[in-house]
Order: sequence, then structure tokens, then C-alpha cells
Amino acid sequence: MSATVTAAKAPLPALRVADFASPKRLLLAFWVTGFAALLVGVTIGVLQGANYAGINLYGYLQPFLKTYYQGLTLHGVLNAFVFTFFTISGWLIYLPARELGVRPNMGLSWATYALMLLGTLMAAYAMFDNSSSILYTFYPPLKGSAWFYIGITLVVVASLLPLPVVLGMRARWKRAHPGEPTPLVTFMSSTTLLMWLLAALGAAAEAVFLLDPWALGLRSTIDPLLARTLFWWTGHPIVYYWLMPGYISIYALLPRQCGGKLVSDPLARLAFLLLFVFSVPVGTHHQYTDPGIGPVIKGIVTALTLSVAIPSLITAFTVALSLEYAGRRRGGRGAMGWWFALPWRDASVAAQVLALVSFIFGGAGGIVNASWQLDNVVHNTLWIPAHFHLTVGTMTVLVFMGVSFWLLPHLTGRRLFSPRLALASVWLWFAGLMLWGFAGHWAGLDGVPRRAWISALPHAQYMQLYGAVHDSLRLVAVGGVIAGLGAIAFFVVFFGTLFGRRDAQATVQIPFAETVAGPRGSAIVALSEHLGLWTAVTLVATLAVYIPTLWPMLTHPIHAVGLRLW
Ligand code: HAS
Ligand code: CU
Repeated sequence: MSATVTAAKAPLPALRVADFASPKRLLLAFWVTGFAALLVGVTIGVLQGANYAGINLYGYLQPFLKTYYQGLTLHGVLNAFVFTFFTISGWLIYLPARELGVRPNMGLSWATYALMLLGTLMAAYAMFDNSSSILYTFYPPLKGSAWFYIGITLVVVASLLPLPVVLGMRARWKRAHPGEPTPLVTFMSSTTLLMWLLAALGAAAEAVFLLDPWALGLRSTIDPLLARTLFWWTGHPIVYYWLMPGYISIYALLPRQCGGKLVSDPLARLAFLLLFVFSVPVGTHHQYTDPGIGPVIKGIVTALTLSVAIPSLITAFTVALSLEYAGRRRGGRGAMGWWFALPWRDASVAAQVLALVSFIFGGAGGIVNASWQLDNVVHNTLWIPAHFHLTVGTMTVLVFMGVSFWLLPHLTGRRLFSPRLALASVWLWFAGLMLWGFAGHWAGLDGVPRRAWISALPHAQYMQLYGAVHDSLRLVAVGGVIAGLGAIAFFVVFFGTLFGRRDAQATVQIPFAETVAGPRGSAIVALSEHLGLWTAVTLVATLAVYIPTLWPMLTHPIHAVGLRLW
């Protein structure tokens, strides 16, 4: 990464108006804001782990945190929405701009940032004042304040603005390069954002027609089932909105960082197309245990959900082969020699490869959840948080931690602060999450519920409700502490780099990988260029599932009054 050069300590220069014209400044603003949210979010996460080991720290944290549920709401919203939305929006604008050599619409890009920040501040206010401790799924009839719902609405609206920015850059590039296929990263960014457009319709409808008017007092009751169903319309595909930007790095950059090439450009595009089409129609797999959704729909959704694993299986194949190609080029011999020949000392590479390893387990758990029957065993248990810490905690958080190690030097011209500490941080994060993940799956299989403030219960009441205190819960807490240490190490590197030494000679370039096969001459690539067609196919598939799902709810509405239970 950065070379040893004459390095002078320099404070961050004051921001000038001209800086707003710089795409690098833009991405830096998104990236730093996102990671600042993650810093608060993961700090609270350690408390969540302690709760499961029976250690109740919330009483010590007055007036910042009053209850476990307030902490859990902040943890979920800051990590899963604020961190992801900021980093992903900046990432999906910046990378295509550099790949195409085209300038993004800076006005619209900064408007995205400003609107997202405004929404975040509104929601944060409502969470910190404990008026909206309704968890990141904000299921009615639990009722938070209007600041929360309107804040979240603004964040979602803002997250859609990068779509016209990216499609605009793609269109300009296409005019200058008639007949040529869209470059890979731009194709991936476009499909991610188009998928997200269709995905966001559910939450947008829930917010605008149900939650916002209810919170503002314009309607007195709410339909919890309809609200949940619209929530999961978005709440499932949002996980691919988190995953696909990580995949962009894994497919399009990581092979180069490892000293190799991406083995197949068409297979990468096929994976993204399948993720696009299959992600949106399957949200009701989060509602297998809900009444009011018929068995035929649940059966169809099971089949479709299993299909959405296929693009990740394709990814496992293509990426493993690309890593093997790189390892063999680096001199790795024998069945597994290539694996050890990968540049493990490069913290950015280690983070991403370790993320892939943990995602094998996160993905396997997802396939269990996908089955209507098996999900009944694990639903609402600690298995589910274990599943998502091994997916979003790795393929988004760990991959973006790894990306930061080259991206921050690239954006700021500063040297990476302590590559060794960076490497330690990714191993600690990986080890902590793996322990957390395994222990959480285990506890879940034994029926330990998720989202339970168990550390606040008297021992006798705990035993009555949940039985013996499970050994695995102590491991959950230990995993949380190890991951917390990883986070501390990471943020020392992160801020150490931001405020660290300027490195005038070492310019870190974006590691765009070459490909072995494609894109030219491939039928898949030619077919994938028709983004309008794929958007239409996804919309039809989504409506085909959701019209029969929503129809009975719309014709037999439920009227519930809001509850505040905390
Ligand atoms: Fe999930 C619940 C099904 C993937 C996130 N999921 C959640 C929740 C979250 C989440 C946040 O069907 C909880 C929401 C809540 O709070 O209630 N999930 C799936 C399925 C997949 C899946 C089928 N989930 C994800 C990803 C997430 C995520 C990705 C975040 C980024 N999930 C469910 C279901 C539920 C659910 C149900 C509801 C459960 C309930 O009861 O509430 C699939 O997409 C997974 C496919 C992935 C694979 C793994 C491929 C492996 C790869 C790595 C290869 C390694 C290499 C390294 C190359 C099949 C790509 C080389 C290594 C060598 C050894 C050579
Ligand atoms: Cu899902």
C-alpha cells in the first residue's frame, strides 16, 4: 500500500468552497459520517452482548441509555441503516465516476448527503430522548415519535438519489462509447440502485400512508399486519442493498489486491442480475409465523428465497477461483498452497477474505431460515441475530473496514496509520463475530429468545421464563468483547489515518481488477445491458407475489391503537 516517503505531520486543511466540487471530498464525507455512526453503534453492541451473559449495564449509563430497548434501537438503526446508507451511497457514486472517468452530478450527490444527515439527526434525537425505543424494525402498534418516522423517511428518500446520479453518468459514457458494454463496477452499482428503488417502495408506502400520518396524529389507529408486510417488502431486499456493494469490492477490486484477476466478468454480472430479480419478491419469509398470509404464498416465497441463494453460490465459485488464480500466480502450489500464498499481511485483503469465510456460515444459516418449516424452530430466537452478524457484520462491515485501509489513503493522501494494528483489528473483529455467531446459533437452537432484556430479570423469573442460563450466552458476551476490541483497534487506525501523516509521493490508486474472461463477446453481458427490461421483470415478479399477499389485508383492515411499553 503506502510506501515509505517523506512524511510531514499536517492537520486536516480547512474546508473551502472548492472542496465541494471534489468527488473525493464527497466520498470522504459519506464514509466518515457512516463510520462515526458505526462507532456509536458497535459501542452499544458490547452492552447487548453483556446483557445475554446476565450483566445489566444500562443502569450505569443514565441519562444516555435508560433501557436495553433504547440501546438496541440505537444499535440497530445506527449500524444497519445509518452506517450502511452513508457508506453505500458514497461508494456507489464514487467508484463508477472513477471507472468511467465521468463527473457525477455534485449538486444531487451533496443533496443526498444533506438530506440523509437531516433524517439521521431527526431519528437520532428521537432515539436518544427515549421517545422511540421501538427497535430497528419499528413494528406498530409500538409507537415512537414523529421525529423518528419522518427522519427515517428522509433517510430512505435520500438513499434513492444516487440512482439518477449513476444512471446519468452511465448514459453519458454510453453516448461516447456506442456499442460497448457498461464497465463492470458501473453495471453493478446501477443494478444495486435499481433493485433498491423497487425495494424501497414498501417502506416508503408504509411511512407515507401509515406511520407518518399516525405519528402526526392525522389518523388514530394503524394496521400492524399491513405495516409489517410493507416493512418486509423493503426489509428483506435491504440485506442485498448491504451485500451487493460489498460484492463490488470482492469481484471487481479484491482479485487485483491479491495479485490476480477476476476469472469471469459475465458470471459476476449474472450474479448481480439474479440478485436484482430474486431479492424483492421474497420479503414475507420474515413473516412465516405471522397469521394473515396464506400457506400457498408462504410456499412460493420459500422456493423463491432458496433461489436468491443461487447468485451467492455463483459468487462463492467465481471468487474462490479468482483467489486461487491469484494464489497460484504468487507461487502457491498443491491443493491449498494458493490459499496460504494470498497476501495475508495486507489488512485490506485479510479483511475481505475473512469476511468471505464467515459468510459461508452466515449464508448457510440463511438457507435454513429460508425454509418455512425450519424457520419455525429458529424464528425470534438468538439464531437470527447470529445469522445477521455473520452476514451484514462481515460482508458489509468487515469488507468496508478492509476497503477503508486503501480508500482513506486514496482519498486523503495520508499514510495508513499502523498497518499492523489494522491487521490485528480485522482478525479480532473476525474472531469476535465468529464466536458470537456460533454461540448465538447454538443458544437459538435451544430456544433463547432474541430481543430479551434478560439481564434485568430476577434470577427466579428468568428461570421460569427461559430455563437454565445457557453456557453459550457467556460465549456470546466474550465474542462481543473481542469484536469490541477489534472495533477499538480499527477506529484508532481509521482516525489515525484521517489525522495522520501526509504522504506526498505514495498515491494509492483504486485497484480495479482485470478479467480473464469477458466482457466482450458474452451473451450474458449483452442481455444484462437491458436494465429497463430487468427492472420490469423484477417489478412484475414483485407485484405477482405482493398483490395476492396484500389484497386480503387491504380488504380486511385491522385498527390498532399505539402502545408505549418502555
Ligand atoms: Fe438473511 C433474516 C434468509 C442472506 C441479513 N437476514 C435476516 C435478518 C437480517 C439478515 C438482518 O428466509 C434479520 C432481520 C430481523 O431483524 O428480523 N438471508 C437469508 C438467505 C440468504 C440471506 C436465504 N441475510 C443475508 C445477507 C444479509 C442478511 C447477505 C445481510 C447482508 N434471512 C433469511 C431469512 C430470514 C433472515 C428467511 C428471516 C428469519 C426469521 O425467522 O426472522 C442468502 O442470500 C444467503 C446466501 C449465501 C450463501 C453463502 C455463499 C458464500 C460465499 C463465500 C464464499 C467464500 C469464499 C472464500 C470464496 C449461500 C459467497 C474462499 C473459501 C474457501 C474455503 C475456499
Ligand atoms: Cu430476508
